[in-house]
Amino acid sequence: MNSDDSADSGYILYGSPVSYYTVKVRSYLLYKDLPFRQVRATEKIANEVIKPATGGWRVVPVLKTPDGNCIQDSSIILDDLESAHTERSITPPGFKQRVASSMLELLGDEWLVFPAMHYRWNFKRHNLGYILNAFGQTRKAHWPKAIRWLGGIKSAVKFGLVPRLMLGINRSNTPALEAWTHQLLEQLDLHFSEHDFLLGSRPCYGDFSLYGPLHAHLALDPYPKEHLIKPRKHVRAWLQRMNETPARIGEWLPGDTIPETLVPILQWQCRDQLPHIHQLMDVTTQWIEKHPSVDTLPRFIGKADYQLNGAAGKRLCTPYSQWMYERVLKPVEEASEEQRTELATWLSQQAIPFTPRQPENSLVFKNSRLWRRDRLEHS
Ligand SMILES: N[C@@H](CCC(=O)N[C@@H](CS)C(=O)NCC(=O)O)C(=O)O
Repeated sequence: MNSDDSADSGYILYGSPVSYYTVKVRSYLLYKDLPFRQVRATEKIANEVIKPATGGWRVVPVLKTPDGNCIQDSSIILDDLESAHTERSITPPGFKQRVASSMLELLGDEWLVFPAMHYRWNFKRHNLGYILNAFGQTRKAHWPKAIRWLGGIKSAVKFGLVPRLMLGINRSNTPALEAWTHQLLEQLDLHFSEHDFLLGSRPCYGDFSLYGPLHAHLALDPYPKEHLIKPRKHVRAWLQRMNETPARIGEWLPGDTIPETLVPILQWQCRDQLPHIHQLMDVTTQWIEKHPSVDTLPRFIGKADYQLNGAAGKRLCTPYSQWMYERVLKPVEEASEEQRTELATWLSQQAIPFTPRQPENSLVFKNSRLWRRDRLEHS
């Protein structure tokens, strides 16, 4: 990443090379072969570009388009660019594949924060020097190299609390989290020994969302790099493919097929992540009922329970996750009766416990705020 912010004809990606959602967008821009430059989110960039674009929230990634608009939120960035650049589409044509792609997007963006944060912050002896340098390099790039790591302390203190305080990772649920992470990576390694990407020889939304945590955290932070990624050569080869612009566009798997190697991943997700999302939808509904005049929701509303591979925890309840889940519901809503029946039959044959549930109040993430859809539509 350079720090030159002069105007040119391409996109500018503001972020950090060790940020989960920044690398998701970078991988996408590479795949689409769009001209872009990466600019580190220094203090100056945060004050001059990011905060004015987000209403004061220091968050990455932010993408500046060639006509000068700033877009925040990795999923919205991908959606907007998909509308503007239709070649190399990342939406599969088949209905079942579209549902699977959105499910894996939800898994990557909202659930893999568990292993990503755990393996970064709970292995400090291995990772801390590296991560302080990486954060310092982003925030204080103008400081002399020898002391730049000091510039990473503030972010390390903030993000270092995430596993315990935000995600509820503790001694009792750590063994289950680690066992699940190993199983997931094993399953992905098997999958990528047979397929280049999740749904064939071209990437879908889900690939980019899995790439965020797998590359920026697990493949770069020293401990998981050595113990989780190094032993899995097919995952490594996929990470490499996700970091380049392919010369040719590949094919989706024919016949709306979802490979069997993805089934165990979807089973775990439906068993663990979906009940948590359904619970946070209830918390969100209760909050809206108590605050009927409010148009936008807070980022966090108390805590919601989860089960992870048989172990319990409580994480901050993020109504934003409902919006991400609504992205899974959308293709289901738009499907014909016949397609829905076909999906239900497939799910039950595969023992995937996916029971789509509509929220009481639909939400929309727009302009860095989470809105009640009914209020946004009438404003
Ligand atoms: N859902 C957002 C998440 C962005 C996000 O959480 N970014 C992290 C860095 S990877 C951040 O800047 N966090 C600051 C904060 O949460 O206040 C997206 O997809 O862009």
